[in-house]
Amino acid sequence: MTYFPNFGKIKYEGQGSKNPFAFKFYDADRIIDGKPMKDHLKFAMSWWHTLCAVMADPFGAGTIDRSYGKTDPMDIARAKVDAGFEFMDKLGIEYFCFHDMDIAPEGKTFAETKKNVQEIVAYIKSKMEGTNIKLLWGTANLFNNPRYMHGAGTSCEADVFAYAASQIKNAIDATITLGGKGYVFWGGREGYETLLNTNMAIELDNLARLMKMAVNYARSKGFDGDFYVEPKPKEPTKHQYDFDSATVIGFLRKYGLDNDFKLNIEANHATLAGHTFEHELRVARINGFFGSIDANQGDEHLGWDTDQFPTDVRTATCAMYELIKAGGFTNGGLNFDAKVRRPSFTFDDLALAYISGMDTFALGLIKAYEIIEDGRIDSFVLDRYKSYKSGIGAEIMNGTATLESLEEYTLKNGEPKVESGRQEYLESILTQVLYR
Ligand code: XLS
Ligand code: NI
Ligand code: NI
Repeated sequence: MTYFPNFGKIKYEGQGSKNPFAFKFYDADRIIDGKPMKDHLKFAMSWWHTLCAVMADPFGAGTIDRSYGKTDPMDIARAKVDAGFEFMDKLGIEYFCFHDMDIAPEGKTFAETKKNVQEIVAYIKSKMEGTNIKLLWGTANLFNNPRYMHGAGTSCEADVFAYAASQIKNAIDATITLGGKGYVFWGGREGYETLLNTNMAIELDNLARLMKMAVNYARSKGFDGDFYVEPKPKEPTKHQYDFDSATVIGFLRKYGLDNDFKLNIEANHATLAGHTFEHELRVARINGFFGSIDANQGDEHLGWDTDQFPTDVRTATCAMYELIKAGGFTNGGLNFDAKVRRPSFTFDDLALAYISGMDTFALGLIKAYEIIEDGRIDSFVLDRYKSYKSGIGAEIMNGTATLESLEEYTLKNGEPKVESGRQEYLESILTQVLYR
């Protein structure tokens, strides 16, 4: 039984190849800086977009049939497991990510839902045996069901908070059972539509309480992986609390969650927040919160989370530069939180989309190393701050300078001499390395 009859194992054929079902840049075992490309990139398949999304939009029904030839919801769920493992095997993807409600159907009661999830988790576990396939991270879907219309951890209803907590408990159990090293909080409904009905202080305190409970529970069960918050400024909620990296880091520090949490940065969420992808990664990195990546890209002409497969090599290069400077992934990886466009409705399109996305990041990784090896950009930046190495700059850095001593210095030295930022020159280096 195959769900993807039109292609076998996708191989690296190099840039000269015109075979659509081949990698042009992603050469999994190629050693870069002492490590195979696949271990730098740690590609993951998103269960929801890849196996579940029917590609409905607000104006039309789905265009992809996700019943996999079955009718019973549990049979469909099992077929998704089979299809997912066939897909990962053929693409050479070693990780996957899921929400509880992607892998199993919601039952009539919570007890039934719990049983459904446990059954499919056991099935996934059996499929993992004897393969290289691992769970990157798990999470709970606390945004689809109407009960979460006012939020989950930030709901005004304590019963909803309790329900969300119960779902998280089971999703953590599933993550641990499958050996996952990450657990994600993405607060799709954790925010507000209007301040007229919102007590922001209670909502934020409660969100932190929920996260603390999750940490306590998971650690008590031996989970030694990372928790992640995935920032996103809006959509579906008008204003989401996990706005961007800087906001989330402030939140985690305020509530003492900074030892257990890192960030899962998504490219399209960065651009929705008015930042570049690499800005969000940089903020995470310099603060010690670099965790995992949701790779995709938005559309500059559309204002929402289009979750397109990434094709922009310049952005991928800047992102991979941040990954390298962060020392690589530890528990994190590169999850394709990306979906095909609605008219790309065949299963072949899924593979072509992943090939394109994986090639984009493979090339990004190669180019990021080339930029570092080239050295001109790094040494420019190093040189740009050289005034802090000695004299008055060193006094500022080592904390001996005061407003008085700096005034005395300025009175004596007068108008400072400043140098050019050389942005256009640096951009031309980037272009030169990208296109050589
Ligand atoms: C939605 C988010 C979501 C998270 C996981 O915009 O990206 O898919 O990654 O809940
Ligand atoms: Ni995401
Ligand atoms: Ni998203």
